[in-house]
Amino acid sequence: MNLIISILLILSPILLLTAQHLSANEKGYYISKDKQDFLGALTLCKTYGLELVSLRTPEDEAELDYALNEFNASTEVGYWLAGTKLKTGDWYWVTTGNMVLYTNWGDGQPDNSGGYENCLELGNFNQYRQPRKWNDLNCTIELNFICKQP
Ligand SMILES: [Ca+2]
Repeated sequence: MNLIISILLILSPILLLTAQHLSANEKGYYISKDKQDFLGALTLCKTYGLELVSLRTPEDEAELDYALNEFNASTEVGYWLAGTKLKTGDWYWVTTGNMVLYTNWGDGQPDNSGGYENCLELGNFNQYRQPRKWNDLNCTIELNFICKQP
């Protein structure tokens, strides 16, 4: 019993802090309550022992889509995923180091607009009105984001 109380005492400040920034569902997905640039999103997930979401398969994406619907997440804004681009032009998941193999790019994406679009946004809404398709975007733009238990 003492062990359980000790664990709760250790976890409760973390849980309270998490609640300031993130909302959780029962499947281990966390959606941000505010916006961060890509590095900020990556860091905030990591701070809470979570990972910015990566999508390896259509099944991963379907699971995320389900979670976003559960959160009533807006389809009119973008969300950072953990994808980033190498100088070679290849994309990889910065959290795992694995190459991005499965993709779900929106029409005309990735377009590296302006030459600075090196991070992966879920939600290509503004230009093509394709919610929950992928878009490459400037990493310094502030977006909502999704973390997941690794
Ligand atoms: Ca783009």
